[in-house]
Amino acid sequence: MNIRINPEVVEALANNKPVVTLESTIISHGMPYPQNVQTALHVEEIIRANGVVPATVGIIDGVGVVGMTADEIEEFGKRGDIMKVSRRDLPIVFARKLWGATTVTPTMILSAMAGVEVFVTGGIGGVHRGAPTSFDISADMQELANTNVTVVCAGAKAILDLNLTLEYLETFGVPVLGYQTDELPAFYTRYSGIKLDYRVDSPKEAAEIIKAKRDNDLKGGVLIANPIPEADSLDPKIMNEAIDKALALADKEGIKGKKITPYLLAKIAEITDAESLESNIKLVYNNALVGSEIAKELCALNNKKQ
Ligand code: PSU
Ligand code: MN
Repeated sequence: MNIRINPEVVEALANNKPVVTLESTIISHGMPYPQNVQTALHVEEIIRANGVVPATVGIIDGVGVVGMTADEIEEFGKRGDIMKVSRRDLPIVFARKLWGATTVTPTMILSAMAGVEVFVTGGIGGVHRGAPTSFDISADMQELANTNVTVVCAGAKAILDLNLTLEYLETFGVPVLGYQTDELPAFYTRYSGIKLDYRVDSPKEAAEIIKAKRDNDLKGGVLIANPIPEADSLDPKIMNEAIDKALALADKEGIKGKKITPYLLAKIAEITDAESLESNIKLVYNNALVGSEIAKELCALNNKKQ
């Protein structure tokens, strides 16, 4: 695969220094310009301030890039024509030398290829509501089942069926760890009412589990579900109403396939008067903090004698 790893990332990995990757679909299809670029750049700053090397991932002229420049991030945010790319799109994007904004799935693939173990995002794709008839299950689910990367997220939005998403992850052997919570967080809000089987209270506890998975050759990712900070979380009632409205509109307009997730994100932001956007940004910052700490703990564990 054509891959370009930022020299700073190569150097860090060679010296057991912590690196955290970030996705680009959140930039090109998850938030409006210019907040998308401001957020992407600030997330990198947060990670850096924590002593970790950030690496935003995307595809440029058919080359998988791990560690974009600030100018490249700006372009991913500004150009309106960058394809949303999942696993199935990769061969086309490579062969045709296109630009591609990577969802969680190819970001995991490229992270693993580069040797990065921790990836920070906002929310993952999952099993959609109505999936039993629409078959709409995000490719992120299978990637988590197969690719050895830890994904730090704020849970998943109620645009998905959260119960079915957890069932799917259980079937495919993906550990889901609540970070300082007993519940699956629901992205804009801290609570979903759905209990998780595992909770970790520190970055070290998370790192120990990630390392145990790696050391025992248990294939696949680990999902860290980190709730949005109390101060930034939205009223669940308002959120659920906005989600239901957005889902009804999508249904009316016949939106499906890869368009549905970006459509719903944009509609929810519109309906909540950008309040959802503000919390979306804050939860990504919070995930960057937790992801950085976990990446550092993993490096510390690597340094310890077995
Ligand atoms: N959920 C969010 N924000 C996002 C996404 C999901 O709250 O930006 C993006 C991620 O890149 C994720 C993708 O991998 O949407 C899932 O798309 P789909 O449902 O088409 O697999
Ligand atoms: Mn889908």
